[in-house]
Amino acid sequence: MKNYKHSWAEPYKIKMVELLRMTTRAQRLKAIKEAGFNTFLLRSEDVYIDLLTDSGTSAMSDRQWAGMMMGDESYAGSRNFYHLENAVQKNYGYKYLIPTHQGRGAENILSKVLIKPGDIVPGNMYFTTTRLHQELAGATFVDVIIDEAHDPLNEHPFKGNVDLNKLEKVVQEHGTGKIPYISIATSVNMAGGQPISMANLRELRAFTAKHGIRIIHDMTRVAENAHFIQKREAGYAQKSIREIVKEICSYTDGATMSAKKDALVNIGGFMATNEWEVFEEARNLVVVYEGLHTYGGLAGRDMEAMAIGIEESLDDNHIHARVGQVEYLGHLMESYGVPIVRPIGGHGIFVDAKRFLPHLSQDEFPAQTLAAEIFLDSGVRTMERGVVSAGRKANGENYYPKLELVRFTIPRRVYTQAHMDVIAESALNVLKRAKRIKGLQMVYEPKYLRFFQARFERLF
Ligand code: P71
Repeated sequence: MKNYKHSWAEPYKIKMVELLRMTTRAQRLKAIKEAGFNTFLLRSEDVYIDLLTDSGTSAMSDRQWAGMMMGDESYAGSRNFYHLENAVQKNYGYKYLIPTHQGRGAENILSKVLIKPGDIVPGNMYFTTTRLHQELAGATFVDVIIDEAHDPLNEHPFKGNVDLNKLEKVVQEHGTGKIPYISIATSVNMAGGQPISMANLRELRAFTAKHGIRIIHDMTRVAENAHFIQKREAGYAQKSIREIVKEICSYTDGATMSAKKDALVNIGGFMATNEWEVFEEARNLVVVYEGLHTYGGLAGRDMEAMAIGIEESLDDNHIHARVGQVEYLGHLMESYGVPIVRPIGGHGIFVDAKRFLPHLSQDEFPAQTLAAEIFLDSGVRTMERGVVSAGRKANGENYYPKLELVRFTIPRRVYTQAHMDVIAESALNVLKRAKRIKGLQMVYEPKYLRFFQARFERLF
């Protein structure tokens, strides 16, 4: 028997609790049918443990709540904006800040500022909203992540790395004039929360500097990425998460951020840049889509909570407990024989639906099916990250991603270790009757980001 006890513990104690509703299987069956077998369409009151996402679902600290009471709700020049600006400049090193209502607000503005129709944007695997905003601005996304990232069993410690040969080919084929920037995510979400290494970032910086191409950093989960650099990369064991994060940012020219993840807030995001001209243009656009440039769609109190959340997110003890909890769940699932993406990532456990339900073809939506079955079994809500999420190409064909995954995403500072035990046991329960599980067919498909609202029926 392996020893699954880990030497981490939460660096906080619980001051307030939110009661959960437990349901029967009959209630859950009714709920998932009404939701068209799509976990996005469930009512949260029907959910016991909610692992849909780690986005906007974190528990704020007493300090953040106290900060909310200090909201300066002036239309222009709110004190809280300057606190946030200071937190971003000090911790991430970017010069100019544009707050936005959340990550995709920043992606919209950044894409509109930097992309011209016909451009190419290489990146280390797509993210749904990021790629869509690039495409809506007229660009084509090209995946330049290393091949290992598409293999759920490969143990590469930095599956978020860019393959510089692939990037070189894209540059040779299209020329630097067509490539406004390369889009680099830390903790690559769709690959399973996999990190990029500092060495790879440094090489990428040297390459892009030679060609005059920007690096735009999707820094949504940068602190979790820093944890893996500290644990796995030579020379970083003695550096703090704060130092590592600042170094990561220093190799990039600008960023988009969904502060709903790392930065421990329920709403908020920003765009940051080191270039004055880009900032000026973005500051012009933010007033069209989000709000004045000193609030960007947020209340003063939201910006204050974010400024404090950024500080808390960079604490070593916080991040070790956060990733430690994810690893605890992952090791438990592995001990039960549940097929998961290796190595275990930073924000959740990604169950491999192709191996879990090998009798289903990708057209029968194995990950969508598995997410519905897990909910039916225990009221645990997870998210499909496979063929439904990947959507269709501009020409209407489906993307068929290699990874067909169900994400068990862990909100920060919310659930206990006993919750993790219940979750793993539910995955085991479903695994025991996997052979008898039938797939789904899609009966309603929205045009954009179809996974949010698509509806399904069971195949018989
Ligand atoms: C997540 C989310 C939220 C989400 C978004 C789309 C579909 C399902 C769930 C959001 C991210 C993200 C990265 C790396 C940008 C955004 C957009 N993730 N980059 O994982 O993970 O940020 O949601 O604040 O607009 O559940 P936004």
